[in-house]
Amino acid sequence: MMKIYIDGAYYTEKTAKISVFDHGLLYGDGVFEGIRAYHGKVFKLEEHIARLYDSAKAILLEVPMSPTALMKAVARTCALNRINDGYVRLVVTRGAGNLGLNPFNCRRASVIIIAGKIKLYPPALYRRGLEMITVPTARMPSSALNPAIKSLNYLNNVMAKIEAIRAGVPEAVMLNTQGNVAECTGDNLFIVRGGQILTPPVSAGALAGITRKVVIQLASEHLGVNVQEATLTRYDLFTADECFLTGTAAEIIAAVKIDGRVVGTGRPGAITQRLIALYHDLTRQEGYPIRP
Ligand code: PXG
Repeated sequence: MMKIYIDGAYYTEKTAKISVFDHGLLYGDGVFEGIRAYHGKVFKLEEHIARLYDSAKAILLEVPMSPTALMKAVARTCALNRINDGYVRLVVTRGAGNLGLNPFNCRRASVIIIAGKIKLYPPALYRRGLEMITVPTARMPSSALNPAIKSLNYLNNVMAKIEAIRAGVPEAVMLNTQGNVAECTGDNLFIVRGGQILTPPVSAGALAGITRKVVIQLASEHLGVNVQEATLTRYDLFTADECFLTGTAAEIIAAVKIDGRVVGTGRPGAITQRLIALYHDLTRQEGYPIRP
C-alpha cells in the first residue's frame, strides 16, 4: 500500500485526503515540485526545495517546516514506499479556509508528499523524437502570474496541452505575449544551431528549470559549449539543426517536427544524444540518499 505524507502523518491512497475548503483546490492557491529519484538517491533535491521556498515566498505562503525537515520527509516518504527510482510530487497548499479568496482566512498551509512511479513518454518517442505545434494559448505574462512561480495554478499550461493533444501531437510550444518562444507545457526548450546551444531566458516566460540548469552545466563542462540565453522565434525553431526539451519528468527528449517543419535531419541530433547520455550518467552519480 502507498504511504502518502500529509502534515507529518502517513495515509494510504484511500485515506489521504484534504479539505474541500483548501484554497489549493478552490483557487489553485499553493506551490509544488516534481522531483525524481534515481538509484536510491533523490536528484537535485536541494535545488527543488530551494525553488519551492522561492515560489512560496513569491505568493506570501509560509511553508510550515524547515527546508532540512522537508528534505528528510521527502527521503523518508521514498524509503517507506520502497522507492529507488521514482517520482515525488511535493505540494504545499494554502490550507483550509472559507469560501472567499482571502488567503489570510486559511489557518495553516498543508504539506503533501506523494512518492510513486512515473508514466513517461513511450521509449520509441525518445528514440525517434516527438512532434510539437505552437498553440494559441500564450504563456502567462509575468505581470499577470509570473511563470517562474511553480504554483498550483497550471490552467495556462493545461490549456496549451489540450490544444496540442487535440491536434494529435503530445507537446505544445508556448509563446509569450510578444510572440517569442517561452517553453513547453512542462518542459524547457533548447535549440542547437551551428554548434551553438540556445534557450529562451527565464524573462521570456520560462520556468527556471532544474534540468535546464543541469543541461547548461553539462554542455559547458563536457561539450565545451556555453549555452546562450536568446530571444527565440518560431523561425529559429524551424531552421534549427536540433531541438530538445528538458524537464524532471521527461528528462531530455528531442523534438523533430514543429508546426509541420522537419527539424534538422528529422532524427534526434548528435548534441541532444550526447546530453541525454551525460544526463543519465549524472543521475546515477549524484543525489540525496533515500536511506542514510
Ligand atoms: N516548465 C514548466 C512550466 C514546468 O512545469 C519545467 C519547465 C521543467 O522544470 P524542471 O525543474 O523539472 O527541469 C516544468 C516542470 C510532468 C510535469 O508530469 C512536469 C512539470 C510539472 C508538473 C508535471 O511532466 N514540470
